[in-house]
Amino acid sequence: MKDALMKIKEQALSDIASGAEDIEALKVKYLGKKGELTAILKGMGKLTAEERPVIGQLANDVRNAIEEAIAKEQASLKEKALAKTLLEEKIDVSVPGNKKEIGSKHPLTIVLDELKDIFVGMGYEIADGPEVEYDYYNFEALNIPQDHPARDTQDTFYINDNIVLRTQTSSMQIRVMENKKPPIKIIAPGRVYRSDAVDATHSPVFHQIEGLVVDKGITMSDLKGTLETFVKRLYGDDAKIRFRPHHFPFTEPSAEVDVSCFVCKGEGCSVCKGEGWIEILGAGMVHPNVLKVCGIDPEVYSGFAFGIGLERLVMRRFDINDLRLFFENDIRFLKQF
Ligand code: 2NL
Repeated sequence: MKDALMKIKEQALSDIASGAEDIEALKVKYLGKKGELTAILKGMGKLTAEERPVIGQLANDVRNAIEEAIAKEQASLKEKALAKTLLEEKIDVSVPGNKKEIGSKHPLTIVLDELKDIFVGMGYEIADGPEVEYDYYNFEALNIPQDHPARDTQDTFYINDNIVLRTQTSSMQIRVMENKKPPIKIIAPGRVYRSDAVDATHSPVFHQIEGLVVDKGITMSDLKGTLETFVKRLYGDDAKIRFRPHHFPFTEPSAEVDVSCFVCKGEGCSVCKGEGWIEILGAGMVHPNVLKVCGIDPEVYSGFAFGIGLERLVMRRFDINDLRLFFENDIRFLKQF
């Protein structure tokens, strides 16, 4: 029995040291319930009273030796695995990084954000709505009669007889007036569409920011004060505005509004084509018919509205000479902003 124990010990230690077999498997093989050592201990009953403590002691020593060898081997395996991982996952902090390019805002977005900030600062809310719009909201409700040239298929994209791609964001303002009682103070920025051939100054898609204020006692002087504040915030405190009479079907009276040239301050230069003034928007007092169709009593309420073309504003700001650059997504152009 003593020989058998010594043999197990020898075999176990050499197996463990060789590393050929899985350490967990060896643990089961030698120390497990069905292991070789246990099998020998089961035969202890046959020993004499003198032999039993001697063999018992020896069996314990053998078990301890095997356990110790296994623990040592496990620790060493763990250490080796860690060393391997550390080696494999080594990071060379001196290698140049992978630079992720951060994009920049589109020039139209830069200026639109500025305009939104200015109007939000004056207490306006921003209204957003469909670009595919009913004829009713785009024309009818805006006092644009059936035979008006703006409705011509030459100028407007028709989806069918009563659905169009909106030609102005006024459609959004009609929707707001239908759903909300005054006071109303909103801007409606967004994409609009006209059936134009593409060239340096025309595009079938462009952007508008329209403003609308409706309340009791709103007058033309509120419109003037608002637009004056707006251009001063946009172009600086020395900017001036001037109104020229105009016609829009949805406002009465209507005006085109110029700002004093921000380059020559009114002297006349190439930017304002010698005029000293630059047209920046159209505006007027909301036509009573428009208020009426929205369920707002024109005897009680009045309002003003204005429409700004975004592209022209941005072209002058950044000295961009071709409208197509905004929509071609040439990275060399976009990177400059
Ligand atoms: C322009 C002119 C304008 C409006 C838009 C408007 C909207 C409603 C009622 C009355 Cl709901 N008017 N919008 C008024 C005057 C001018 O735009 O030249 N835009 C680029």
